[in-house]
Amino acid sequence: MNEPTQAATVAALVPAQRTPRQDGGYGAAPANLALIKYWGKRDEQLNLPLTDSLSIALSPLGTTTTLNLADGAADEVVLAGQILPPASSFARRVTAFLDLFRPPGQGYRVTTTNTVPTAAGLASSASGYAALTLALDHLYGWQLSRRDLSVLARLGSGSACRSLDAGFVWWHAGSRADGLDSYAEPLPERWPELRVGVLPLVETAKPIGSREAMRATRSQSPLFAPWPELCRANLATLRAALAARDFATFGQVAEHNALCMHATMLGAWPPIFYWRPETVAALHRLWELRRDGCAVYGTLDAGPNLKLLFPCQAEDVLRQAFPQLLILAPFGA
Ligand code: 2P0
Repeated sequence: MNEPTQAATVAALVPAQRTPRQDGGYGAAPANLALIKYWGKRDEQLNLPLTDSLSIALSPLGTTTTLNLADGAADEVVLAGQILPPASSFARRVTAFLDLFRPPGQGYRVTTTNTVPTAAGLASSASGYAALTLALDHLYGWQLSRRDLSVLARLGSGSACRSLDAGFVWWHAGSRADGLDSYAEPLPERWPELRVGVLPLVETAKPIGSREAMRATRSQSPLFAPWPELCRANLATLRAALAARDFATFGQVAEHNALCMHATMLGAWPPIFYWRPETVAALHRLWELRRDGCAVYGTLDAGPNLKLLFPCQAEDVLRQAFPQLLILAPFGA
C-alpha cells in the first residue's frame, strides 16, 4: 500500500500529465467563515481534521488567481501587484504546493489578488488555495469534480477545501489514512435573510499562527479532550437549526462553538489568547444588544476580530452600534 502522502493524494486524483492551456489557468474562490470550527488535526501533513466543520461562503470577499508556465524553473509569485521575494513565507508555501503539480524543471507564474480586507481577520489562505487549485484544474484541463478539487485544496490549507462553493459548506473529516474521504460539499439550504457582519477591531500581528496554535492546543490543553465530541453535537444542532430556519439556535450554537474553541486555547501552556480589549468590549456590546432584543450572535477565528451573524431585519441597529461593520449577504440581498 502507498504511504499516505500529499504526492500520493495527487497521484490518486489527478489525470496523467496534460498539455497546459497556452493562455494559462484562472481560478476565483470565496473566503469562508466557519460556524462549527476546524480546530485540531488527525494528520498534519495532509491537513486532515479530527472533526467535521461547517462554514458559510463570504462572497464577494475572496481570491482571484491566474497561473501560467514561467520561462525558467523558478516560480514567480505576484500578490496584489507586487512580486514576492522567493524566500518569503507566502511564496515558499505557494511553491511547496505547486511542487505537487510540477512537470520536472517547470516554474509557474502565479498572480493573485485578495478582496479579503487584511484588517478583517479572515484567513486569505482558504480562498487562496481554493483559487489556486481551480487555476490548476483550468490550466491543465483536468475537469475534476468539486469533491476531488476540495481534497486537493485541503493539501494547501485545511480550510481551503471549504472555499470552493457558495452558501453553506460541510467539510467531512473522513476516517481514511489517505484522506480521500476528507472533502467538502455544499449544502442545499439557502437563507436569503442571513447577514454576516465583519467587524475589524485590531490590526496588530497575531501572536501565533493558527496552524501552530492548533497543534499546541491539541497537544497541551487539558480542555481539548471534550472538543471533538462537542463539535459533533454542535454540528448536529446547527444542521437541524438550518433545516428549521431557527435563527436563535443557529446563532447560539455558532457563538458557543467559537467561544469553546477559544477556551481550549487558554488551556495550552504558554496560553494562547487572541482576544484584545477591543474584542471583549465588542462582545459585551453584542450581548447587551441581544439582551435588548436584537437577534445577533458572534463568532471569532484565530484572531481578535469578531464576525456577527444576524437576520437582515437587525441591519440598521447593528450599523448604528458598530459603524465600521462590513455587512455581507451570502445569499444575495
Ligand atoms: C476554521 N480556522 O474552521 C478554523 C477556525 C481558524 C479558526 O481553519 O493548517 O489555515 O492550513 O489546515 O485552514 C485556520 O486553519 O489551517 C482555520 P491549516 P487553516 O476556519
